[in-house]
This record gives sequence, C-alpha cells and structure tokens, in this order.
Amino acid sequence: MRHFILAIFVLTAPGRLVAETGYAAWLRYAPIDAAVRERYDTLPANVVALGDSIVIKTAQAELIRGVRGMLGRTLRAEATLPKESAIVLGTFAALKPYASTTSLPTSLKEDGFLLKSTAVNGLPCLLIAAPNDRGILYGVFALLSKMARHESVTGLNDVQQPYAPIRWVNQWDNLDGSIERGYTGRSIFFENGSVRADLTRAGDYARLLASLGINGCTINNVNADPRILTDDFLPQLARIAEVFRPWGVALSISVDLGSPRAIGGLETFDPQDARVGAWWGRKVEEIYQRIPDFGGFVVKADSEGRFGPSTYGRTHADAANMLARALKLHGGVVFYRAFVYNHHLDWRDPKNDRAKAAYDNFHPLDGKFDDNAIVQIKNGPIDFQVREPASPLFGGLRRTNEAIELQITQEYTGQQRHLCFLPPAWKEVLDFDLHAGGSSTPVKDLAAGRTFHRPMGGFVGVANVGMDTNWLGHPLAMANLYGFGRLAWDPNLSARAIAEEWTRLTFGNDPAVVRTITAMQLASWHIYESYTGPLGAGALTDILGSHYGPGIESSERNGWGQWHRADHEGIGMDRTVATGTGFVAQYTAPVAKLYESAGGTPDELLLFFHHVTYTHELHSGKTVIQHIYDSHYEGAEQAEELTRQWSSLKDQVDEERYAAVRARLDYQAGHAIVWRDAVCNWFFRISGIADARGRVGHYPNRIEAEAMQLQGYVPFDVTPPENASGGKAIECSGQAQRCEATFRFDRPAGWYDLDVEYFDQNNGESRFRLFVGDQKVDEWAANDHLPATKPGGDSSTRRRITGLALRPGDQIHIEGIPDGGERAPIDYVEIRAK
Ligand code: GCV
Repeated sequence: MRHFILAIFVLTAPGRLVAETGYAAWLRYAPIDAAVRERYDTLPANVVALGDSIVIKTAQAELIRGVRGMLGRTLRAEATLPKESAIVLGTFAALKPYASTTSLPTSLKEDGFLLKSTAVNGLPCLLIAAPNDRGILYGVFALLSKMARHESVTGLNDVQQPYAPIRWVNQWDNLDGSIERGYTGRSIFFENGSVRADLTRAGDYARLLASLGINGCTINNVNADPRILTDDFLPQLARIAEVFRPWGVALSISVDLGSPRAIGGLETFDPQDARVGAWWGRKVEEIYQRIPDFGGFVVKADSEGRFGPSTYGRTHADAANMLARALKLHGGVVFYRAFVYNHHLDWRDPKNDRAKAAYDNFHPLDGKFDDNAIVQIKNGPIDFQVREPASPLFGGLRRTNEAIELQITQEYTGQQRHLCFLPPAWKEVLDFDLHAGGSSTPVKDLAAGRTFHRPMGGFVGVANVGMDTNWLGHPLAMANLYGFGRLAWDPNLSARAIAEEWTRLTFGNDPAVVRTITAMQLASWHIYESYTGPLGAGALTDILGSHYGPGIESSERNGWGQWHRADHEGIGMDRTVATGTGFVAQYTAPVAKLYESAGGTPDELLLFFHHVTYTHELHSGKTVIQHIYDSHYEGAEQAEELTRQWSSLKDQVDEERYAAVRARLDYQAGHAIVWRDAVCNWFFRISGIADARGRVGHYPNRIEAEAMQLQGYVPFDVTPPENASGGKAIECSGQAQRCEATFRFDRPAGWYDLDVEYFDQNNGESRFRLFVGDQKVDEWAANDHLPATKPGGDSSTRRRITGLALRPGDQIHIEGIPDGGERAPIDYVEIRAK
C-alpha cells in the first residue's frame, strides 16, 4: 500500500489535485509547478555522501527521493567528490581535507547543521555539513522543506542548531496493541503481546520524527508492563531499534520499577538493595548488547497505582539514580516523571491540592539526581487540561536536569475529533517567565537546561500515532506533532510560523489554502477552550471516564483532585496563600504576587487560582457567569465558522482529505453545541442566574424527542441530565425492532435544514430514516466510533439534513432501527430556516 501511495506522488503531474490519504504527512514532496521549478534549475545533479554510516546513507537517499518527487529528477549518488558541482553531505571531520576551501562553524553543537552554497575543491557546491551524521540528515530535511515551501536554495548560508539535546516523543502503546489515550487505530509497534511482524510503519514514523529533529522515541506506555524486559522481548525490541536507526532516532522504553520482583525472581524492588541494583545493571547490559544505541528508560513511579520507591521508604532520587547508574556506563539516560500525586486525596479538606504534588515531591530532592537523570515535568501542575499555568517545578529545580512534557495526544482537548492546534497553548507556557533567578527565565530555557547550565534537558511530547492511515485520525491534528517537533528544535518559533510551514508542506502553497488553514489552526485552541472550559477552571469533561464529552460534576467529591469547586454561589479553586491551599507559594515572589490576588490574575486563569462568586466582575467587565454563557455560545458559533472556512477550500484541497476534514469539522460543530448546552444549563441550574441574553434554557427551534408522538420509542432520563436537551431522550423499548417518532411541522412554508441530534454508541450500529409525509428524505447509520456505550455527552452527535421544502402541517417522522446495545436513541430535532 505504501509503495502504491508513493507511486501516486511520483507519477502525478504538477498542479493536479490528487487524492491523498495523509500518510505522507508533511513529507509529500509534491511535484512543483514548472514556473516555480525553474528556481531549482541550478541545483547540482550529484549528491555526494562523504561517509558510509547508515544515517548519512539515509540522508543521501532521502535527498534523492525528495528531489525526485518535487523536480522529477534523479540525482546521481556519489561517494567521492566528482569533477563537477555537487550537493556535498559530510561531517566536519570528513570535510577536513577540504577545510582550506571552505570555512565551517566548528563550534556547532551535535545535531546542528550548516547549509551553505560554497566552493568545494574549486567547484560550486551546496554543502550540508554537521558535527555528526544526524545533523546531516536534519540538514537534508531542512533543504527539502525549503524546496517544498518554494523557497530559494541559492546563496544559502544557513546555520541551525537545536535548542536542547533532548527532543523525544513518548508513545503510550501497550504490548497487546492498544494505546493508552489512543484515538487512531492500534499500535504501530505491538500486536497481541509481541512486537509486530511488519515494522514498516515504525520506520516511517521514525522518518517523520527525524524530519523534525526528534532524536528519541519511547515506544510503550509509562504504565509499563514488566514483560517488556523479559528475555524473549529484548530481541523484539532490537527489531524496532533497527528500523529507527537509519533515522537517528534512539529507541527507549518505559519500565516498571517493580520489575525485579515481577520478572526478576527477587522478592524486592527496593532501590537501595544491592541485588536490585545488580539486576538492573545486568538487564541494561543485555539491552545494550542487542541495541548499542539504546536511549534509556522512562519511569512513572508512585503515581496512579504504579510501584515506586515509597514502598521501601526511599526517595525518587534513590530510584532514579539506581537506574541512571546502570545506564550511565552505556551512555543512556533515565527520565523520571514528576507526575506523582495522591489520587485518594480527601476532597473535603480545603487545604488539599493536587497541583502542589509535583513541587512538594521533587523540589526537596533538587541536586540529588545523577547527571544522566532527567526529571520530566508536565507543562502544568494538574494534567494536560485545556489551560493551566506553568508548573512551578520548572523553576524549583536548579541543580537537576529537567524536561518539559507536552501532550500531542489530544486527551483533554477533543481527542483528535475536535480541531485544537496546541502550539499556541504550549508557547504560553514555554515563554512564561518564572523569575527563577537571572533577568529572564522562561520555561523553555529552564527545561532546556540553559538557565542553570545543566548538562541535559529538553522537550518530550506524548504522542499517540496509530495504524489509521493518516496517523492521528484528524488530518489537521498532524500539525500538533509537527508543531511539537518544531518547538523542540526552536521554541522561539511563533505558532503562526509553524502553522504556516505545516500547511504549505501538507496542503501546498496556494495562498488561500495557506491563509485559511493557518487561521483555522491558530484560532482552534481558543475556540475549543471557549466551549469546554472557562477561565482556567480545568476541564469540565468527564474525568472519571472518557475525558471527552461534558461531565461537569465528575471532578467533584472524589480523590482525583481535579476539583473546580463549583457550588450554587461560586466556582474556582482557592490556591492562594492567604485563604487557600497555598499552592501560589510554590512560585517565586514576582509570579506569586501576580497570582495571589484575583485582580492580578489574568481572566483566563482566574478560576485556577481563586474561588469567586458568579457575579465577580472580570477584567473584561463581564461577570463570571455571563462570561461562561457568552464564551460557550461564541465558541460554538466559531466552531460552525470553521466549517465555513474549510468549505471555501473545496476546490483547492484534494477530495479525500477535504472530505475527511469536513466530516470532522461538521461533527465538531455539532458537539460544540452539546458542550455549550451542557455547561450553560448546569451553571444556570446551580447558580440560578439567568443568561442576560436569554439564550440558556430557551431553544425555540428545538423539538424534544420525548415531546414527539412515539411508537416503539420510550422516553428515558439521561445521566447527568445536562448531557441531553431537557435531560431526557428516547430510545427503542425492550424487544422493539423498529420505532418511530413523529412531529408536525408548524412553521411557514419555506426551505429548512433539520438537525437530528441522536446518540451514536460504540455497542451497536442503529439505523435511522427520516420522512416528510411518506417521502423518505434521508437515511444514515450510527456507525462512528465515539467513546461511549450509553446515550450521553460522549455519544451525542447530529445528522444535518439540508434544503428541505417544508409546509405547515407536514408530518415528519424518524424511524429508528436499533442494533445491539444501541437502541436508536434520539435527543431532539432542531429546525433551522434557510
Ligand atoms: C499514562 C493521565 C492520563 C493517563 C496517563 C497519565 C500519565 O492521568 O489520563 O492515561 O497514564 O496521565 O501521564 O501518566
């Protein structure tokens, strides 16, 4: 299949819109139109690789592949300098013999590179030079990216180096082939408890990662299965390392600290027990024998039920250092996650606060971690919510390596069904100055190890690519993987520059396409936030289940600590020192001063730090409650606007990707209304304060299904009630094979659209037919794969039937045919005049 896809690209004439699956992502190397192609006429015909490592050979082959795709020319592959102009790939060491002819920036750090138009041996050449082979590969990708974006490649003198040595992704894949928080097919690495036989996609993933400068990939869930370290698994891991190696991507794995006991025959996993240390030492030795370029371990300990050093009264530093020492001999590193918290917190104690956990656990250990141990810190103090402040721990470790963990996986941000481009959110944290000493200490510098001159540091992205052809499900979601890689390379890039680059590479350089998609991406995080989670309250999603649809009370009255503390008077977590949990004190004085007062806290984070009444006035001049109503209505409208923006590209984007994006955006616009109504109605009910604009609770164009004339259908209560219009819906009763809901149309004659809001569960495929009088005007199947087995906020979705000529007195009926556990449930019909 893959070869077939590639063949399509190669054989396609420039300028034509050819169906694309999205598999090629931003490495399409699409044919360049003749007019622009002239720009590359001076490109040499030879590519010389001065060296024969697998990485430099890969770089050479990639350059040939890219130029072939874009220009339709096949460069000659050479191993020595020919007597004509060439593109020369070489490390500084390999280029030494020619040093007299060209000057090299020898102070460049590992993985950096130089693209330079210069004379080598008296001949005009394009030099791609680097301190190491991987840098050359990155230089090749940078050159190809320029060409794909139609930039000139003459007169180049471009020096680039990464901001930090650590640029890794963590996949949370399970050995059985499922993916924790995976929304797009099975694992590309594992299947039924083993490594997949066919690792083509794993290799192709490594290629995508390398094209962004990502140099490490952890392949399994941080909730690690100890079996990954068993003797029969190690050779299988070596197979994955083999397909990563050509791309300079180091393989690493997550390990369970309990492994010595679970699979090692010891009765303990105490990090201070010499037998345990020795076991890890031997295990690491075995790994390096098979995988000499192995990257290291990622550890989640004492968190969400994982084993950890607390079992033996040891510290996280004890555990991290035990592994670090075993790895150090071989050049490996250990990432120790700071995501450690008690998920059985007593919610009745107003001083309890999960946000404090990472700092409380790790700040006292500053300076106690070995030099090849890295504390991996989530961007915010809770857990990848739609908006959180920067974790204070970034500024709380001065003598310890750290890395920032960002989530590419849209766990709490729409699960790749909703468009939510995350680089703007990440930038807010990366650029935030924690005033940790010195004049400017933004999180990006702290994480990169620059502020306190740490030997290591950087960026880790949690990713969930799966077997679905386009990797992440939503074709536009790949911009998050791209954006993570670009920010890991250079966090000073703007979100706009990243969105624009990605669009050009993924959809081509047509100005309208670039303008429209960039604008959509840039607006999308704010839109998603507007209809799902106001003012930093945290996600109002179902935190006990899917983390997807609305579940406003799910975070309350339990030990998970994701509380927003909304009651009938007000909302928000008081985290101040004066009256709250004291979390604010974890920040340095200038930052603490900002957050300690409600007046100093920016509106968008107000409820993260303060408990206020619903009538509290924001900086914007609105009351909190009116902001909640307005932002949810605006967000839902803007989600609808995204569908219009995308429609404007109908003839400029290939049909396959156009349709795939269109379907997701349509769904999103409908689900944004589900969110809007759930949140607004819940807050209306709890606060008793009406929407000043009269929208909440009033749906004049809506006909509730339970108010229709029913045959075979029965009304039922949806739980929680705000997740269905009016708190009720209908479903086919007991053994009914076919049910009907009918209503009489009572508006003036005209053209109308009908939105049928129904529930699409994943335990059945009901079918629906809609009739006006006796005429069937639409039919569909509830066959999406939404994360729910019952009617509610996760499964609520809509069918839009457009352009119906309706007359007063028309009988409209919907026929539902249930299947399995899904009883053809319907919530309401919304009538919209054209
Ligand atoms: C891998 C959140 C997610 C979990 C994840 C955890 C973590 O709680 O919901 O699925 O577990 O974070 O980051 O360890």
